[in-house]
Amino acid sequence: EMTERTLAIVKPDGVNQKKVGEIIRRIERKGYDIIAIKMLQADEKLLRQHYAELVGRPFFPGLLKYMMENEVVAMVVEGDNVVKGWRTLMGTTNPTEATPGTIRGDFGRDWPGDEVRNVVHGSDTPENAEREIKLWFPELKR
Ligand code: DAT
Ligand code: MG
Repeated sequence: EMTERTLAIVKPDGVNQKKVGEIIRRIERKGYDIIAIKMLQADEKLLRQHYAELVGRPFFPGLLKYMMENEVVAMVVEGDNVVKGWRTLMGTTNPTEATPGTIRGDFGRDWPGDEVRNVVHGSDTPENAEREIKLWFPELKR
């Protein structure tokens, strides 16, 4: 096994739907360790860095607005193969296609013409995880 870390975020719709506890329960039930956690209001500067590869896409303004409509809960989660494992718990990007039993399959919303509201974020590679952890948790010194 490979012990690694990932950045998990409960997005504004997850906070609004009061799913923070349920999501943390699923992370802990899987055996992962939450090694840092905080609630914060994301700002445009942080989100432009976080989603740097998506800044030019047509849906980016909607994504920005969605990610700033409430506070989010950001976590550093550690465990064996947690990058891939957390994405499995999340489900696919598009919540209408996400498998029931996954977080996005259970709690996600995707209205035609509106932004994708998929409840959670997870880093896609161990390299991006380390980049994102530095961005969201600059105070974490390890
Ligand atoms: P993921 O969050 O599954 O890693 P991503 O990194 O491709 O997906 O995109 C980041 C977020 O941007 C995603 O959670 C929702 C939004 N998004 C991505 N592709 C989109 C699209 N085609 N239309 C609307 N929103 C999109
Ligand atoms: Mg992604």
